[in-house]
Order: sequence, then structure tokens, then C-alpha cells
Amino acid sequence: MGSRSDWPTMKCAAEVLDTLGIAHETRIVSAHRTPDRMADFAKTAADNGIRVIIAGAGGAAHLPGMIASMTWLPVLGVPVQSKALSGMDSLLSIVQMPAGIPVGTLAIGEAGATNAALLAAAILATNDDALAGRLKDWRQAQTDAVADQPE
Ligand code: RP5
Repeated sequence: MGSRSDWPTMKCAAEVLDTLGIAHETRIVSAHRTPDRMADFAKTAADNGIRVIIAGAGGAAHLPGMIASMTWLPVLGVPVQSKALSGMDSLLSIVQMPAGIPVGTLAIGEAGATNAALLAAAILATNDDALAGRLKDWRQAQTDAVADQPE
């Protein structure tokens, strides 16, 4: 994520990864304030065993696109809800990548962070039968939790 202030949103992704038993690390790597840290993270991610990157940022949210430019790994972008423009700035900054450097962009805010983790799980599960089983169980539990009647 681009800032500690993004954590209340991005922890939704971390919680899903924890629930599904997916090893992960959480890092603050700002495209603006710590560009060298961001570049080092992105350039070494694949060699460090990372397989999917979830990048959350708000406002002028360059982070997902910048990371995507420095790694071949799949990058999932989460637009964090900004105060000034309610996250529309974040969304447009992340989703409008030029052809050639993709960022899979999720919804603004906590729903996007949650879904980024689920999408990362689905990507990893294509090569991990045990994880695929846990993901299917998670989805079934979600379905089972939906009441048939409102009261
Ligand atoms: C972005 O600017 C961050 O991702 C964060 O959403 C926003 C505000 O950053 P801080 O002022 O909290 O560092 O780079």
C-alpha cells in the first residue's frame, strides 16, 4: 500500500488471505514518498517468491501501475477511497493503464480490497488444489450465510 492511512482498507485483503491460509507480506511502499523502496520491492518480488501483488493506493494512485511496470507478476490494484474525491481519482488513476502494462483493477475501498484477495486466491488456486478447495469452501459458506427470508 502507498501509505499507512491505506491500512484500514487494505487489512480487508490481509484478513481474507489469512482466512484462506495464503502466506503474504504487508508493505508500505509509496510511489511518491519512497520511490526507491517501491522500485526495489517491485524488481525483486518475483525472485523473492511473491506470486501475486495487491497494490492499494489513493488519490493520484500511481503505485499499482508503477509496480506493474517493474515486474511480470500479476498486479491487482485497489483504489483506496480518498477524502477529496471519494476514490474516483484513485479508480481512474489505477484503471486507465495504457496497453502493455496491465493492472487488474478492483472496486473502490473495502470491497475492492476483499475482492483483490479473493482474486489473488483464485489465481494461485489454478496451481494449488488444496487452496482451490479452501476457496470453494469459503464461497460455499458465503452462499450458505445468505438468508432465504429478510426476517
Ligand atoms: C497515496 O496518497 C496513498 O496511497 C494514500 O492513499 C494517499 C494519502 O497518503 P498519506 O498522505 O496518508 O501518506 O499515495
